Amino acid sequence: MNRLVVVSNRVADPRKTASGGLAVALGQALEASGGLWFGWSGRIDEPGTPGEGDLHLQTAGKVQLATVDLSREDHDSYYLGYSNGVLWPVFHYRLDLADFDAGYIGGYRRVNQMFARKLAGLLKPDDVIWVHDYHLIPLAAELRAMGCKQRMGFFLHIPLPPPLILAAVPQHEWLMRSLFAYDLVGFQSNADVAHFSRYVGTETPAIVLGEHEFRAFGKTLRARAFPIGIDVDEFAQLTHAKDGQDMYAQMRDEYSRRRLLIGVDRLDYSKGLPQRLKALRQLLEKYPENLGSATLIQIASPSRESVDAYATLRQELESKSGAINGNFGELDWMPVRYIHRTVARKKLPGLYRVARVALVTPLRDGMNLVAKEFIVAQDPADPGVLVLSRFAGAAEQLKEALLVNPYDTDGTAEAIQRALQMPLDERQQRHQALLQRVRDEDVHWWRQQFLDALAATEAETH
Ligand code: ADQ
Repeated sequence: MNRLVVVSNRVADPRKTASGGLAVALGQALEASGGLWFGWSGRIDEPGTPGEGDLHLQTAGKVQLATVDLSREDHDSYYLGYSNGVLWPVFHYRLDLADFDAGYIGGYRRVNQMFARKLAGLLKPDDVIWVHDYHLIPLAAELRAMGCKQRMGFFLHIPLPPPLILAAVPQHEWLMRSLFAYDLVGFQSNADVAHFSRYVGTETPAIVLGEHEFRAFGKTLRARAFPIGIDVDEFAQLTHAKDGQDMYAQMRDEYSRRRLLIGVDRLDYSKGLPQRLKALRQLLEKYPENLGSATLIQIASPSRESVDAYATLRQELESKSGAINGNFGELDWMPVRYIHRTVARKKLPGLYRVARVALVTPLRDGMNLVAKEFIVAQDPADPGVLVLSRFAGAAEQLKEALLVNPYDTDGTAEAIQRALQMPLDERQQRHQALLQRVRDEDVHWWRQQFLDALAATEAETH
């Protein structure tokens, strides 16, 4: 078995629950091959610090963790600037929020080169390298330039926008060309693959060899959708563990007279939170039978707070939820409980299970794992209903959810009302179909599909 090397911006200890399903799934594959996980340590060294750029090696069970620190300047331009100020907004179709500062690209290239240099020294000839996400698009090109011939795959966790949106990134040609240094590129959804195929067909000299095969720059690349899943067994276990059950019992008692709606997101403009609050307001206005009853618990975990757009969004949410409570609230009922905090992972299933409806309504999302977690946490005998944005990657798989256009306030409010009114047998049927799909296409399936496809590619011959 070839050793698996995973590279991602952040590295997690796969043995810790808090790390989440992805870390567990990658951890299992890493463990089986005695693998290596490489990335940023999360530490920022101030200028002149003696340890700047040092490589830290640690072992977690049979897995080796290798991390490097970033200088303040590199962190600001590579992570905050180019990755989260340019690529994140553009890839989520938000050109209006992108900050095309010409200085960022230098840091992005520098960190990818530094990662490649540090990683190259740790590689063995027959390693299989799996690079994750938009922070590290050019990593394989940098490794190839250093003579690395290993098999390399890349998975993009966020959406790929249509060609003319992508073309707004000043370095789009360089970025997309650098994808051809990989043997396999994985996307979340078929929509993303279609955008890639159109981009390659119109903006590059590539020949489209087949639905999933492209030839350009002297290289053949395979690109396909691999929709990421969750660790269903792990999440089901959390649901039945003490913390999950305690949370469920506590919430059930507290909200026994109410009908709970739940939203769990990172506080991010891609998640459609202001639109969600607007739909809730519309629900209360249009269907007054929900007054005194429907309660949205919206948990939004702090995220990238030093990027301006996030601070503005935070203020907007606080003011919108305050206004709804002010307009509709009673002494003994408030329609919105907005909580700006991360909830411990072991408590999430209890929260999901007590909710009648989950609102997963991003404006764009690569996949959205909350939708899948909600399904797994439900009681099959009396399941809640998933209201899901058609613009989440998950919508391609989860057709039995109530699919909505989050920009359509009226339509979303109607879907929420329908979810609240849905008869038991319809809820059960929809849940059963959804659970089956989430189970069949879990995170282990995803990992195996990707690694099998990578193993099936021709080894790099340059
Ligand atoms: P994210 O944008 O972070 O991930 P998502 O998939 O919804 O989005 O969530 C990831 C995890 O974070 C889930 O396990 C969820 O439970 C947890 N989480 C979110 N909000 C939380 C909160 N307030 N408290 C506690 N836990 C919370 C990116 C892409 C997604 C893609 C994933 C995986 O943007 O589209 O699904 O990667 O590929």
